[in-house]
Parts: sequence; C-alpha cells; structure tokens
Amino acid sequence: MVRTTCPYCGVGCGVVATPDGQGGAAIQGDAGHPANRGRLCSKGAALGETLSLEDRLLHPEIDGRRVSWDMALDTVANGLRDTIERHGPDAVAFYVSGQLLTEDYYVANKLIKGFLGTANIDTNSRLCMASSVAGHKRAFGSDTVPGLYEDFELADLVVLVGSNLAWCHPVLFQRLEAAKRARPAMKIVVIDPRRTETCDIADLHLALKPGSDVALFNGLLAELAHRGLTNKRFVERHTVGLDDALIAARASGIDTCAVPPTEVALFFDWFASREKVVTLYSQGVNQSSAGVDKVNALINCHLLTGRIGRPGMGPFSITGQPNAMGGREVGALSNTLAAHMEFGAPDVDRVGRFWKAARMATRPGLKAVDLFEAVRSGRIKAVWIMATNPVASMPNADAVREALRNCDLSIVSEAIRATDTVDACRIRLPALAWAEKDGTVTNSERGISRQRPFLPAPGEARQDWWILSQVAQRLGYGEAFGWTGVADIFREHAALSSFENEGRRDFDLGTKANLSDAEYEQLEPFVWGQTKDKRFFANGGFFHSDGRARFIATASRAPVNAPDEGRPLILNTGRVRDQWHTMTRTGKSARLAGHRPEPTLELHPTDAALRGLADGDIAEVTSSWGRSVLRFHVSEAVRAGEAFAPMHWTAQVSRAGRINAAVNPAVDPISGQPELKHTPVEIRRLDMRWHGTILARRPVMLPEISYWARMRGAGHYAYLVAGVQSLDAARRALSAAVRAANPGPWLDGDAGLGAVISDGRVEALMSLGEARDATTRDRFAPFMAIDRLTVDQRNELLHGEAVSDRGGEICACFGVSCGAVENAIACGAGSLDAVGAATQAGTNCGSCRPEIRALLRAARLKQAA
Ligand SMILES: Nc1nc2c(c(=O)[nH]1)N[C@H]1C(S)=C(S)[C@@H](COP(=O)(O)OP(=O)(O)OC[C@H]3O[C@@H](n4cnc5c(=O)[nH]c(N)nc54)[C@H](O)[C@@H]3O)O[C@H]1N2
Ligand SMILES: Nc1nc2c(c(=O)[nH]1)N[C@H]1C(S)=C(S)[C@@H](COP(=O)(O)OP(=O)(O)OC[C@H]3O[C@@H](n4cnc5c(=O)[nH]c(N)nc54)[C@H](O)[C@@H]3O)O[C@H]1N2
Ligand code: SF4
Ligand SMILES: [Mo]
Repeated sequence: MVRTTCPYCGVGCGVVATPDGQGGAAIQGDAGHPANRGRLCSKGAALGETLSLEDRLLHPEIDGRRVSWDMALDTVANGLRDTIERHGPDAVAFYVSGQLLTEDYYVANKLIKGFLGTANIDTNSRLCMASSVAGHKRAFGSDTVPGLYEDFELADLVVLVGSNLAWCHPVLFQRLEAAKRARPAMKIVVIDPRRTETCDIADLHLALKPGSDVALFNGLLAELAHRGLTNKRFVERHTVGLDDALIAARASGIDTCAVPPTEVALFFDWFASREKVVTLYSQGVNQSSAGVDKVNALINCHLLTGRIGRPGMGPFSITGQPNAMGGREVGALSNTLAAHMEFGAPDVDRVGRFWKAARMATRPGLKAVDLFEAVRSGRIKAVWIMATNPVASMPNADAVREALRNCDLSIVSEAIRATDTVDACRIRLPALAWAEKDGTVTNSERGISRQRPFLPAPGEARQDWWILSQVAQRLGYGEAFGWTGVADIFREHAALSSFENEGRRDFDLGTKANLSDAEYEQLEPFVWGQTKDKRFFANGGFFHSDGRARFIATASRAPVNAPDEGRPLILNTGRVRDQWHTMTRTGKSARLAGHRPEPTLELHPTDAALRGLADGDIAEVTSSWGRSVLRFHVSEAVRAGEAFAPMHWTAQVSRAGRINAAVNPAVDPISGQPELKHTPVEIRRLDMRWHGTILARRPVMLPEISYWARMRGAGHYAYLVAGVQSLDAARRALSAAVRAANPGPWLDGDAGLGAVISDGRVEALMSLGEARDATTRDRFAPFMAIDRLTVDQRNELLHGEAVSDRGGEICACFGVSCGAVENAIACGAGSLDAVGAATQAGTNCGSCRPEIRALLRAARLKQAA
C-alpha cells in the first residue's frame, strides 16, 4: 500500500495504491489527505485502468529506430551543443508541462536558464495559468494565490467565473455541494456563457456574452463603490490606484454582457450584502485575449471591499494540472525565474550565484505561441518537449505539427508510444509515468504532496530529471547536476526559495531545505506560506516594493478575432467529465469511454436548424486556421451564435476530431495566453452516405473515411464511422481492414452486420447502414466479453432483435446508462438516494450526481406538464 497523489487535476487528491503484483493496482481515495479526505472523482477512481504497458514508449528511438540510452543522450547533448555553438543559445528551446513533478521541473529550468544560457523554456501553463500569474503580479507584486480550499466551505457567496467545477475539479465541487447542503443560505453564482453541470448547484447562472467578464466586474466595482461598500481602512492603508480603476470601471457599459438586468442586479446585491465572498475562476477567465484584465477586474472588487486573506474570502485562481503551482514555484515560464524571482538585475544575479551558473539567461524567452512560430520559421533549431502534447493542445495545431516536422532537432520525452507529438518528433525518450515516478506536486491551495512510485520502472523508461541530468553531464555540467535522487533536488529547490529571501518573496520553503532522505520520503501534505490563522494579505503585506496592492484600471474590449459573415459563430472549447486532456491515459479506460465516447460539437437549436443539422449528424467546423470533423449534437446549454467542442480528441483516436486544428492563436497581450475559448467559425453538415460501428479485439487501420472515432471497450476497441463513398464500397474496404487485423472466418448477419467469429469467439464485428444506429455499440459490446458463444447467442448476435437505446452512460463507476436511471425514476425513484439504491448510479465517486439530478428534474417537469 503506497500513499501518493492523483496525476490529474489541480485539486491534488491523495490516493492509496495497492499493487496487485501483476502490474496493476487497486486505487482508493486517501482518507488522510486534506484535499479530498478519501473522495475520488470518476477519473481518479479509474486510475487502475490506465496502468497497462501495452502502449508505453519503453526504449529511446531516433528516426523511428530503437537506440541505446547512451546513443540517444549523446545525440541530444551533441545536438544542443552544436546548435548553440553555431546559432547561439536562443536557437534552443524547451516546452515543458505542469504535469512534470517539481523536481523534474526544477532541473529542466535550471539546465536551460542557468547553463544553456536562454530562457526559451515555456510550459503548457502558458495555455492554462499565465493570465492568472500576470494578474496576480500586477495586483499583489507576486504570483500569490491567497486562499485555501476551506474558504469555499466558509463563504456565504461563491462566485464561479469561467469554471466548470463539477467536471473539472469534481472533488472540490463535492466539498462545495456538501457545504451548501449543510448551510443552504450560502449562495452560488455561475458566470459562464454555457449552462454547464456546475449550474446544478447554482442559485444564479449568468450566461454572459463570451469575453465580456471585464465589463461585468467593472460594473460590480462601480456599484460597490456607489453603495458605499469601499473598505476605506484597507484601501487607504494597503492599496493604490483605486481612482483610476473606478474611472475605467464607470466608463465601461454592462450592456455588452447581454445578461438580463434583473439577474445582474441580483448578483450585485448578493455580492454587496455578503462579506464572505470567494470568487473562484478558471479558463473562461484565463484563456482569453483579455485574460489578465479579467483577472484584475475581479481582484479589484475584492481589494475594494478588503475581502482578501480572511477565512471564507478572496479571489481564488483554481489550477488545472496536478503541478501547475509547482511549475510556478520553479519558475518555468519563459518570463519568470526560479523560486518566484523575476528577470531583473538582483534576481538574475542571485539565482546565477546560487546555481553557480555557467551561462545565466538574462532576459525572458519566447512564450508558447511565439516559441512554436520561431520553430516554424527556423529561428529555433532545436526543441525539447516534455510531458505535454502540443500538436493536439496548442491552438492552430496543424502549424505546430508542421513546425516540428521541419525542425532538425525535435526531441520529445514521453510515456506513451503513439501521440500526435511523438509522431512529429525525431528523438523519442521514454519517460516514467505516474505509477513509477517519485517527487512532489503542489495543488491549487499551495499544498505540497508526495507522488510515490508503486510499480517498477518498465523497459528502459527513466524519470524526466534523470534524462535531463544525463544530458547536462554530457555537456560538462556534472557538478551542478550530480544529484543522487529526488530528495537531493527538493532540498536544493527549497534552499533556493529561502536564499537571500528575508521575507521579500512569498515562496519560502526554507524550513524544508534540510530534510533527510527519510523525512522527504515520509513528507506529509502541507500548505506553504500561510496557516489557518495567518493568511496572505489579511493585513496587507503585498509584495510590491511599497507593500501595497495595485488596483488596475481595466477597459472592457472585444476578443481579438470577431465573427463575421463568413464565420458567424463563436467556437468555445473545454473539457468533458471523464477525459483528461489529450486522452493518452483516460483514453485507456473502458469505463471512462461511456460518458462522452466521441468528439462532439454542440450548437444551439436555432443555429442547427439554420444549417440543417440534426442530432447525430457529422459536422465540419472551419476557421481561418483549419478544420475539424465531429459528431453533432443539438444543445440548449450553449447560447445562440455559439458552439462548443471538447479539446480532448487527437489524431490517434479520431483523425479529424482534433479541434485545435481550427482554434485561433490569438493571445492576451500581457500574458501571451491563447484565446482558446473564442474562435470565429462556420459549421456545416456533411452529407454522409453511411454510418457504422466496428468492435474489434485488435486495433484496425481504417482506410481514408470522412469520420471515425475510436474508444476502448472491455477487451476490445470500438470505432464509430461514417463516410461519403457508396455503402457497398465502404463495406468492402472496411471489412478488409477489420479482417486484416482480426483474422478468421467472416459471417454475414442481418441488417448490415458482419462478424469474424473464430473458435466460437467474436474477434470483430461490423455493422454498416445508411442510417445511424446509436445503439449498436452498447448492443453488441456484451458479445465481446463472451469467450465461447452458444448457438443461441450466435443467432442472437447475427439475427437478433435490437434492444432499446441505453441513451449513453451516466455513471462511469458502475456503468449505469441514462436509460437505466430514467427507468428507475419512472418506477418511483424520486431522489438521488433512491436512484442510487435502485441502480447504484452516483453511489461511488459522485461525479455523475449533477446529471442524475438533471434527469430527476426533467422527470418532475414532465410529470407536472
Ligand atoms: N475532466 C477534466 N478535468 C480537468 C481537465 C481535463 O482535461 N478533464 N483538465 C484540467 C485543467 S489543466 C484545467 S486548466 C482545468 C480547466 O477547468 P475549467 O476552466 O473549469 O474548464 P474548461 O472547460 O476549460 O472551461 C471552463 C468554462 O469556461 C467557459 N467560458 C468560455 N468563455 C468564457 C467567457 O468569456 N467568460 C466566462 N466567464 N466563461 C467562459 C466555458 O464555457 C467553460 O464551461 O480543468 C482541469 N480538470
Ligand atoms: N482548444 C483548447 N485547447 C486547450 C485547452 C482548452 O481549454 N481548449 N486547454 C489548455 C490547457 S489549460 C492545458 S493544461 C493543455 C493541456 O495539454 P497537454 O499538456 O498537451 O495535454 P496532456 O494530454 O496532459 O499531455 C501530457 C503528455 O505528457 C505525457 N506524460 C504523462 N506523464 C509524463 C511524464 O511523467 N513525463 C513525460 N515526459 N511525459 C508524460 C502524456 O502521455 C501526454 O502525452 O491544453 C490546452 N489546450
Ligand atoms: S478531483 Fe478527480 S481528477 Fe482531480 S485530483 Fe481529485 S481524483 Fe484526481
Ligand atoms: Mo490547464
């Protein structure tokens, strides 16, 4: 039994892993961890299904050939040295990730900024937290998140801005939900153009026009001042800049938000009348060309009222990745230095001395979008990517792929053998994955927890810090990179944080700089920088040189790329409950494939009707940057004029479903964070001549067809397919592809079904027809679980009657379908508990409870009507 931390979201839940001795492990929530107290969401609970080694990158490769570690490391080191000698240090770049452990992250940053002599290291946090970092620094003088998870539970009003907490931080959502249940007077407001599952517990949902958050919070600031709610003592003693901020706030009209005035008034009333307010925000704020202004506009309201640093109050930037905060601590953004220090004479010198740096970078490097543009244009000649999948996750993603393909020295450290980025890179270095890695991560409330290995290192895979240190040693920096283990690195990181600090920097782990190896091994989760009784900023103490916070005058402005006649719709993107980013891990789980199996595009009924689009159609999205083809759904949750697509699907699981091919690369002018939530697009129906479903034990190399999406089933792969050639031609081509990978006798059944049945076992089956049958996958999946079909089963498979539509899966833990829940409700289950008792749905991780409640509500409405 090993206590470790979940590798997914920034909640940072503690996990107890019990290896089964066969490469797997049982996974449970850690009841002793302060973030989750034993809870896990659907993704965390399914971690055990992601541990297999079948798709792992296990050996170094160069140009597709397996090589020794020595050969790979020599090639990387020589390549970097040559590039720097010939073109200077700025011709080299690293692109790293908030999914590295702090120790790995520290080493990457030290190598490039201290020894290669360039700050061309950016992290995928640029796509994620950069606007918050910049907003914090403008307001507080440092990137400080002042707040604790318990503040949500203590607040009287929780405002969720651009956050789909129910799906993206489910365990925190459950804590909030429990707090509201215990104290119904607590109000929750959701500010999001979409009606998300998070709205399930909201008292008020403001479906504002995308990008208009600054106008809303400017309006709030002006209103609070007007009502005399300025905390004069706090403002006078601890801030500057209120007058200018108020002038700007009063000048910006609230009409641009397109929210009914009564709803705005209610929100303002609640904010005005409750002292304990937490404003929690996420990517609807950060991923915007006005991201930094959005952050400051909402911080302004907390400064005005002095609601910061006290229990139950404050702005709270919730982080996405498990170690987004660790990345900020080691300073791996291109414009920051280690340990919350900045590019500027004293800090550069200080870090340089501490590191005994051979060649210290003296100025900021390129930010992600510019960095890949520099790779494309050839200014950067060597790029090393670690623990991120930019060919899928960057905006304008086809351009990123082209850039990597044309780069002489493209290096990727990855755990998985086939990803869109691995496919585009020349040198592939096998990294350890979650179950094998050792180190620390920092969650959204600045809580540092250990990730501990519980499975042996597979193949030749190595931890990222080891790979980096080996390269550093080959470049002649052995002394500075001579650690014997992660505890060594952690101590150095902690020592740097307190080096010549004297209270000037918030981040100080000085008390941990002398941990013994054993103490590090046993390190319990702890929150740095503040305690329950002493929070940041309660009594000022901001990190600007005068100790005061800054109000920032924010003018509301429209997103960079506006819709026009040719591209009249706004594409918004984000997450679904059961997938994690580019699906390299959650995509391995059959139970996580039930909830949202396909890449989907959602559009309001009015816009759908205008375009002749119906539920289940195949739709094409086009923008000025690229295109994507997805399954279409009509949805009342999005506003008219807007579309939504999830970010998760890559070319590995759906050739054309990679939405970022179409997403625009506009960025915030200060933070450089891309505007991933706002791309002008047009959407049209693609006229498919056939639809189908393939279930196969072994993966199928599909021929070129308009649409396919692959997902995992229990012991098989499932493909949903559609195309434009004739049905007969498709049947021939696809059955050949299916049989090539799944040999055996082919039997034809009724209604367009064919199957390979060998020795009584179904190896593969395929069902094609002119119309789409959404039930096929669920109907036939049980046959894939049977080892030897009886005669009856075989007849049922080939000639059986269709059973009713399960209507998609709701509960990932127990595989309960929408249909089963509706059935239970129809049979009298009138509450969450009753549905749970009848079906088990919602009784384990609880991630599906918002959706069950929605079905209960729908049934009640139907009954009332
Ligand atoms: N299931 C799951 N959970 C995850 C992840 C995952 O991949 N899957 N990833 C993790 C990571 S790295 C991150 S960063 C977080 C992200 O967590 P969230 O930020 O909560 O998730 P998103 O779905 O990206 O976006 C949040 C919401 O912003 C809204 N939005 C769009 N435009 C605007 C706007 O102009 N104003 C406002 N107010 N809202 C807007 C969108 O409609 C969307 O519902 O999730 C983390 N948790
Ligand atoms: N359209 C759109 N695009 C988005 C977003 C959006 O909302 N909309 N959100 C953005 C945000 S907030 C984020 S955070 C990014 C996330 O985007 P990415 O970071 O690109 O997504 P991941 O799939 O998490 O990529 C992590 C990769 O690291 C590998 N890996 C796992 N563990 C290790 C390890 O220990 N070492 C190494 N070397 N590799 C490892 C995984 O297999 C995986 O390929 O996407 C961004 N892109
Ligand atoms: S909420 Fe879910 S994904 Fe996030 S850390 Fe906890 S278990 Fe992992
Ligand atoms: Mo993120």
